[in-house]
Amino acid sequence: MPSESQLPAGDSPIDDQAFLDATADARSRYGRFNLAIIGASGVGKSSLVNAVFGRDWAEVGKGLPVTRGVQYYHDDSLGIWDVEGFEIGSQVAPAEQLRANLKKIAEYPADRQISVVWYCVKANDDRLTPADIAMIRELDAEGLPVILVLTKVDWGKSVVPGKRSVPKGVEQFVEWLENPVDGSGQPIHIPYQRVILTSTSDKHGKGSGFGLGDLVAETLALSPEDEKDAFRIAQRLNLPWKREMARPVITGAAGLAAAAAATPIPVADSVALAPIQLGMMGRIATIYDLEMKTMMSAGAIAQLGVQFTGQALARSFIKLIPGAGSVIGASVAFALTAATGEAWMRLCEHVHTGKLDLAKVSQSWGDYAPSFLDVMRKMAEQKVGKR
Ligand SMILES: Nc1nc2c(ncn2[C@@H]2O[C@H](COP(=O)(O)OP(=O)(O)O)[C@@H](O)[C@H]2O)c(=O)[nH]1
Ligand SMILES: [Mg+2]
Repeated sequence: MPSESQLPAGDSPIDDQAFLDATADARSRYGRFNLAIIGASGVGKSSLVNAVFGRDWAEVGKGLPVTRGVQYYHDDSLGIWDVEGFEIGSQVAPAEQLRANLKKIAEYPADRQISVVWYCVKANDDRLTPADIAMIRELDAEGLPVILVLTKVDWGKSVVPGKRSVPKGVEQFVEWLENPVDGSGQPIHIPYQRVILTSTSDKHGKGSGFGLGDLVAETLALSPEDEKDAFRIAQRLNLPWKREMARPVITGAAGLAAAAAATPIPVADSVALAPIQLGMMGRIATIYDLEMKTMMSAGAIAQLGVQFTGQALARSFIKLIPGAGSVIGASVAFALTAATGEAWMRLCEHVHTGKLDLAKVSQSWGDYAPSFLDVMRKMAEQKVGKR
């Protein structure tokens, strides 16, 4: 008999269709989040996309602009309208160029329509230009929520230990934004929703960036209700959001498994629970956006899921569970499914954060599969919960 970690996929009595169906269903239900990023070439738009979403569609340019005009990049959960400010030297005013571009974008299908705009300017510019203001007004007139993102903030060490400070000039820019006035000192209205100070690296191209957590929090707050989940999936900075989405999926599946085992299932027939567990795992994989990883096909991830459930069953040593005997009852089914879900969530999280390389996952997935103890713990939690 082959060892557990070498189970050939072909020997599995469980097929991966439940996993594939669940991912397809979850993907279409969660939909896509569309963001427009507007700003002059070189302000750091592509670097922001990279840092927040982990996509490097628009390669980070070194001095030369890599994007031109308007471009749309997308995958399942995310669409980016990359809008390169305006054409210098054009006869057409920037706000009018933008209006024309927004009109073009509006002709695309609903799953490409902009939800939130990041209007990017370099933090060391000392104020917004009249063209910037006109463009922000144009966006507002179209009903689009605008986050004004000040980029490439040169964060320095502060005299207060552990705190960071921004250069004086940036402070003055922010003060001006709080009460903006025109050249003659007259107050003006600039209809942006928030200002966020960001950087994706220090001036040596190192470090993990600043302000990005605020940026994702504000973006989520401004997103339409029915696109918040897509945004939570697309972004990769806030893991608690993903866990919050995955937990009810796990509890729901565990409840379904308990119901399926209301009449205890003989251990030999325990594959009956597999579709429920694979469905759960497919949805969790979607929440962690594992499909966007190109190193592993959807089918290969599904096979991994199949092996994972098989191992969970094998490892839980059902016969050792007090009172279980040779059948799986509701509470064992619940605990087994819940423990499998938690373990799978951990694996997905590690792949998502790069701690676990999907290309090498076939050597280490066994380390993640739930143990007998995990299942026992879930049974205990369930009893406590019922009291
Ligand atoms: N120091 C610093 N450099 C940055 C930052 N963000 C981007 N850059 C650099 O600025 C240049 C332009 O960035 P890019 O993201 O391509 O700008 P885009 O043209 O707006 O897409 C690249 O060389 C980046 O490495 C930042 O926060 N700090
Ligand atoms: Mg770019």
